[in-house]
Amino acid sequence: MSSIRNIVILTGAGISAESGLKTFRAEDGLWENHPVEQVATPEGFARDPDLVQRFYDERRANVLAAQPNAAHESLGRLEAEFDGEVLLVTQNIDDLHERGGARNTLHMHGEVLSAWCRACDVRHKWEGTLRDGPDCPACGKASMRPDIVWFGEMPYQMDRIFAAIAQADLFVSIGTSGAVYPAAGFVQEANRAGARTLELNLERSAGSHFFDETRLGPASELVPEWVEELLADSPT
Ligand code: BV8
Repeated sequence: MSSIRNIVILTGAGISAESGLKTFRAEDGLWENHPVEQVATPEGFARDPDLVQRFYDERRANVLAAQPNAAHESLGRLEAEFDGEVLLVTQNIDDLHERGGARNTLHMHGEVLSAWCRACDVRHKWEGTLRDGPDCPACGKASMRPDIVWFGEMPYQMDRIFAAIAQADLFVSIGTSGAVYPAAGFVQEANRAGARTLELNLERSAGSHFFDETRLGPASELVPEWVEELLADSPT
């Protein structure tokens, strides 16, 4: 019988790849010939807000047209059936974990279906374009930006994430290249906390050497297999 009671899961763009959403580094992280690190920054937004709004308008539309895949759905099942704590931390800005049944998802890099008013700080669920500078429904000012954590900005709820990792028995990383910090450093925190660490990824990542175990393959196969294994092993 497994002694696993607290699980922290970190997901990246790879878990949504089979839902048709592009990852960052497959096409070397370029968008309209701009490195993502240039477009996804406050400086990039200040320099050319229209370009950045178009970048996120396009991704917002892609997310709305995408469907969750077996990997998202099996994590939803894990949350519902596992007899312990599961914190799902995602670097992804899509809502496929939620549509796959996950309830406890922490979007550390924000959400593309959320708009953030820079005048009154209120966030709104947003499915349309931001490019035409819509008025904030709360304060009426035309000062909304994508509710996304850009490079150089502090990711959301870091204290909550570090507190959960400190208590974790198991840390699982799914579909991430381990290229972006602080997310890429979570596995080292988990090792320091004495947690077991498992990586499920299509190929070896920059952080693979930090994991106790790495399984290579598509998330839609590896994740359901792992969830099945864990639920069979954990107390009902
Ligand atoms: C911060 C939102 C500090 C935007 C994102 C030098 C060294 C170390 C760090 C830095 C440095 N210079 C700058 C930094 C900091 C910087 C950083 O890490 N830069 C990198 C480029 C070196 N980090 C930051 O700026 C962060 N903030 O540090 O703040 C601070 C301190 C005080 C006060 C204020 C601030 C903020 C980072 C967040 C940036 N925003 N996303 C958007 O989405 O448009 S990051 C973005 O890129 C994603 O969210 C994600 O995190 C990252 C991409 O990573 P992945 O998700 O892993 O995607 P990728 O394509 O890379 O990999 C996909 C993987 O899936 C691959 O391994 C592939 O094999 C696999 N895969 C593919 N298909 C499948 C699959 N796996 C399974 N199945 C499949 N079918």
